[in-house]
Amino acid sequence: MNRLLEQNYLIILYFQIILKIYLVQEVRVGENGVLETLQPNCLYPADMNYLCRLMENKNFIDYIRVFCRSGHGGAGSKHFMRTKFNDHAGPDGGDGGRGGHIILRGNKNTWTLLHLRYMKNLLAENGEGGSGNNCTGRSGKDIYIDVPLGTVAKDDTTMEQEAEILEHGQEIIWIKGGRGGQGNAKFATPTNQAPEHAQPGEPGQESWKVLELKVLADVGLVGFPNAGKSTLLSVITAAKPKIASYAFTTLTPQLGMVEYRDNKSFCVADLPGIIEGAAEGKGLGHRFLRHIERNPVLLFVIPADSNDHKKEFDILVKELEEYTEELLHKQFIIGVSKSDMLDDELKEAIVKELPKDLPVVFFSSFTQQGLVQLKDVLWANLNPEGE
Ligand SMILES: Nc1nc2c(ncn2[C@@H]2O[C@H](COP(=O)(O)OP(=O)(O)OP(=O)(O)O)[C@@H](O)[C@H]2O)c(=O)[nH]1
Ligand SMILES: [Mg+2]
Repeated sequence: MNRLLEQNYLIILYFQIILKIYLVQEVRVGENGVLETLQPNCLYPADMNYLCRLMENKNFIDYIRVFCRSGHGGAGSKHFMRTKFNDHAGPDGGDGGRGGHIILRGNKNTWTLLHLRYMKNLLAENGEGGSGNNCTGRSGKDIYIDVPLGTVAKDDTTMEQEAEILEHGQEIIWIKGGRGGQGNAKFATPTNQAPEHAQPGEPGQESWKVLELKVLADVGLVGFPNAGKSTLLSVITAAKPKIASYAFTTLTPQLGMVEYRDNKSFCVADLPGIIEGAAEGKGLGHRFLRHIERNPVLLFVIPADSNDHKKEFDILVKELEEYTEELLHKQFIIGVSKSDMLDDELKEAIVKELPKDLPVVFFSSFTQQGLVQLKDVLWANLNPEGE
């Protein structure tokens, strides 16, 4: 017995070693498999796989594909009443019950689709058939899916948007259950007092559907990895994102609320870094750009120590454009981070490089310099009428 266990243990160990060798070969992130050695500009698809695997462990799920079927309607009943003294008392077949709906419900207490991750099939209950004595069948139970605010429901084949949840408690019947059939009592007419037919119930709808989360924030932070986005989020909000001096520290979007003056506040979303070629799938690709689709203001975070600030800004804009041109209609603000490294002369030189028609703010999360001004500019752009 002990020998058998020992053998099993050795087999498991062997597979673990093979798996480790495979991972290290595949990810190309150095012998110890640590991300610190990752150079953002030479990411391979395999690196991306590795990043995606890490991302999945973060419990932030923003995309779910699920098979849905609403309930079939119950059949109407064909029934004739018989009483003690009347064998032909007329039709009394009741209607069938409706099939269960699949309903989306907004819930502000959930912020990812993680709880739906293992739900591969959503099958609503069928309606029950009608019965004699004009009894209507019971309707199938509806399925309620609690989703975070900002969730969009789509059809998997056409990718057409079918529903969007924006408020807490909002309910949308996403997939309608089939209508119950009418019983034969409904078909009685003066000329046909004993109808022999009743309607069958309508079938439910079934197909593969997609739920996509697009987080709701006012300002989106866009920038290369290591630009200082998360550090900014950590100093202007109470959020505690991971900060480190290597690329792709942030693997999932992070949200934080900025407390502005007079009890006003706005929401900022820190996104994983974008690199040149994201459209072709480099780095984390465009996977997270959907989270800035709804942000009215985009803050481009460009580090002071960048070799070419204008080029960095242009690459970011180009990547956004490749994702969707609609992002270009948003309000852009340029924030030069790590400005503690700059003196006035350098600041002037950088301003000259950058586009003249966009607001440029220099800030440092370390020294807190420029943060008040940055919040003012963000607020002014979020509320152009000055409300
Ligand atoms: N000197 C200086 N360094 C900063 C400042 N803000 C951030 N850093 C440093 O820049 C490095 C990257 O900071 P992060 O905030 O993790 O950068 P990020 O843009 O979130 O990076 P990713 O999550 O990888 O996209 C860290 O080592 C920070 O300590 C700053 O204001 N001044
Ligand atoms: Mg970060």
